Amino acid sequence: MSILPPLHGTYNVEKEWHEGEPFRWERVHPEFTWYETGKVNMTYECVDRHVNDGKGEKTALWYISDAKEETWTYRELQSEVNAWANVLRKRGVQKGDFVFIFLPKHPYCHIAMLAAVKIGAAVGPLFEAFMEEAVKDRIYDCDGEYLITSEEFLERVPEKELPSLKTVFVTDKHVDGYISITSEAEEESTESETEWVDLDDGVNIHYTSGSTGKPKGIIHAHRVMIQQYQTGRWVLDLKETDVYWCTAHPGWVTGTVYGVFAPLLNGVTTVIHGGRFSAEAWYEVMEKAKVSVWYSAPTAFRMLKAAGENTRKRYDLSSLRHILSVGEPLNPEVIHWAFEVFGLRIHDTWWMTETGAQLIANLPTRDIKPGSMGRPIPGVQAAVLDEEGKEVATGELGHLAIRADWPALMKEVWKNEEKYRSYFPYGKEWYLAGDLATMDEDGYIFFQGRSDDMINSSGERIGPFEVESKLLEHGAVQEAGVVGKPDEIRGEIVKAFITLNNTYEESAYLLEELRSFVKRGLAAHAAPREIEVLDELPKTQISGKILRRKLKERDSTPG
Ligand code: 6R9
Repeated sequence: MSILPPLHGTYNVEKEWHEGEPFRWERVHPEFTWYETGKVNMTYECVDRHVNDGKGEKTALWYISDAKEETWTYRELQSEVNAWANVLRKRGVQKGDFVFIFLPKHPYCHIAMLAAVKIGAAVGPLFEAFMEEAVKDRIYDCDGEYLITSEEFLERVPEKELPSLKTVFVTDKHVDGYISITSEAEEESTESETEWVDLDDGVNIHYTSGSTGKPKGIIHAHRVMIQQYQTGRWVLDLKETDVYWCTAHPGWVTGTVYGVFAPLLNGVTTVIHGGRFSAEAWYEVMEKAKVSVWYSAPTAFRMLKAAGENTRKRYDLSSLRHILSVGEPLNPEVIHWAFEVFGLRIHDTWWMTETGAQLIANLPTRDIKPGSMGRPIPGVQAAVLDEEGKEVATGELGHLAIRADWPALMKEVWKNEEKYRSYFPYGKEWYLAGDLATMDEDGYIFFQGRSDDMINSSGERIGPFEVESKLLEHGAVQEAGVVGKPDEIRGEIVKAFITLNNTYEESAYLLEELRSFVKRGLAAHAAPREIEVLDELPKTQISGKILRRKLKERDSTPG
């Protein structure tokens, strides 16, 4: 295993961690108002604090789309958030209410979230591409009363099926029958009272879709700010001169935590790109805004890789200094590609909606082992447990667990105490992620798959990720999803679904070559007995994770 040395790092994390008293979360950022008053507000820490600290003229948001470009200073952001907060308050929104937000990637989405949070409401950002049913399920589940959306999105809001919904705001200037929050905000004062809340009061709700049943509402409390601030500093390595871009929409937890809160808590300039993915558009955003820190996901990196190095070479990306990834296993091949084309390693990070912030990461100050998500960050302890909840030996496969609790851990699963408890099957001490992993002698953790994705072939346990990563090393393969296909003799066989890079064509010869490529590089039992070429792999809508479950279903239904 090749180890990549650390490249840089603004903060001496190891020193901060071990110096004086051992690190405890209580030590973080004593300036949060909580330390003086016992009360907090996320919006205050994200916006007002910086204006009060004399940083009002700094650019907070930098919006770039095909059609236009806009910037908002921290002061402008504060005025707008305050005016919107006043409208919401006047229109009846109170502390503890849910305010759903269904908007495209645009500063209005940030402003809506911050305004609702400022007056003590909990926000429910909805993914921009959701269709009616997804919108309905979420608002219905927690009897949402308020929604901020836009005219363009209204046709995907089934108002008649949502009896709880009292008020729908639109961000357009005038739409018959709806309250224009932007027009009303123009009439409002640009000052607004902050609703001071407790650390345990709700700040947002995100729905996660498990493998069964309807999505579950995960609620976080304002205390997440402690860890979101600190991981923004230690893991994203943010400093005030950074121009930072998180490519996720706030409807995915990554877009809320690391697209809205963490960068604003750290006082940086946040880039918002409106529009769809294309390699050209993304590189253009980075060139134009001189992005220095960039947080994205493996699926996007693989797409950029497929677009080829010549596309990349047309842009000046010399401002880039730190790249991070989340959401899916980061194939070593992708790390190597990034080093070739950007001259930088991609730093993997691991966390979940339920965990509220990063827990395992490759800190910029540490060595990277490609294929590993890194080590637990300071203040976090992880373990790999067996079926009885005991730690397995080094290198053995087991269930990834985190010692509870940590500041950003979810507060509750909405109206589902039983579901909440299911994350703690061995008692309160260990939170179980539902992921399988191994840990090496240095404490580096290697993701192997979701518990449901493990393949058992002739008694051998095979993690899909290893096989996928090996396939990606072959120049022909663009993406790979590996599953267990039921087999009478072996229990399951390894089946790979792949997409090909566009210079390759499917042939029996190529598939045979891929099989022996995995066999030589990994192990005979891991080599896929079947390989099927698809035009594209099924992925989750919000975060672009490869849906192995769908691939598996596809395989058990003939035709
Ligand atoms: C932030 C986010 C959580 C699940 C998680 C795991 C997978 C996340 C990963 C990763 C491998 C990483 N996951 N980060 N797998 N390497 N670095 O993604 O939240 O959408 O709730 O998904 O994503 O399986 O359990 P969420």
